Amino acid sequence: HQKRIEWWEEAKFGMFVHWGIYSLPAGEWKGNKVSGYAEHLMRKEKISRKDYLSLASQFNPVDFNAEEWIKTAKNAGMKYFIITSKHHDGFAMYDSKISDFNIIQQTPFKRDPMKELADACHKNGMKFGFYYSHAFDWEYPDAPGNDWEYRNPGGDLGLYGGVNWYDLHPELLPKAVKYVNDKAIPQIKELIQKYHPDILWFDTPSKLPLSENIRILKAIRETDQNVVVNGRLAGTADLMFGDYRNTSDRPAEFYPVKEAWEAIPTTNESYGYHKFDDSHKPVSFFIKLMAKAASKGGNLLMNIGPMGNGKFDVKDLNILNGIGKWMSVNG
Ligand code: JFZ
Repeated sequence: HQKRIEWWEEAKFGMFVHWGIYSLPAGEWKGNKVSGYAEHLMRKEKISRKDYLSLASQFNPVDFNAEEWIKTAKNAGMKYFIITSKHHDGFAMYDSKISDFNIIQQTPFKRDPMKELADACHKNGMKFGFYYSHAFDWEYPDAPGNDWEYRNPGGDLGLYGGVNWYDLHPELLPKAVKYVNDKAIPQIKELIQKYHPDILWFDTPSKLPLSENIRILKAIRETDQNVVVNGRLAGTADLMFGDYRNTSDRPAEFYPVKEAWEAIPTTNESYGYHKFDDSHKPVSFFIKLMAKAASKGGNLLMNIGPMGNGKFDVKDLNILNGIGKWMSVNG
């Protein structure tokens, strides 16, 4: 029998991309540097849905070229490609009929980059997948995470407890269920039916109760028997098999696991493009990390954050080209 995960186990090396309207301010807000993950801008700066939409109205990555991105990944020796279809900000980077908080309706760009990337992957023999933030959604009034505008659970203020908000405040559960029913599940189904991804990559499961995460998995399996699903869809630390978190600072600690596993280092210390973060690791760091992961039976899903104009940062390009050179001899 053929395991759905077989292609993934052979792939070994992939490209992870965090790209959204947060890539435009790129770690700067109102003239100040915002440290940490650039893709968390909305939460860190407590930006309202309305103000986030004015940011969207400036997002116009006219230099974006899907074919170029995928060829760059291919030349680096990567065999799969995973991109943020919707990060925690709740903004759909594709043509969504479920929510108008999307790239077609809210930006002047008017193109569907997820469609262009899916096509380019298909054409170039690259496996294709989506990151989808199923738990955190900061624009949706009922979803976990936004406590600056909606006072919902799961936010920094910890208004209703932390990872166990749903045990402490069961009266809030119907809100999260409404979000899962009205936005998360319909969008996940939409992504599967429209773009036929090979893999779906979920994140921050503790923001939802396990029962909701399992309901999402059921909806996925009803729609597609074969799509690969990562361990971060559900559970707590001990349920997330094979999740190595961001190992960039602790690459020596690939402890042995029996399950399929994947490490997700980013080139600097932010997943989304951050113009003030110059902490990029050298090419040799990633080659060693890749070899180490492969020797221990894991995959390396290396993240880069393209810029708001649709181009890769030259620092990321240099790393990718360097890996490509090594791979063409040793790969
Ligand atoms: C999450 C996201 O919040 C982040 O923006 C990015 O998408 C990343 C890939 O995933 O961030 C995390 C989640 C878990 C850990 C660290 C960062 N962790 O458990 O160490």
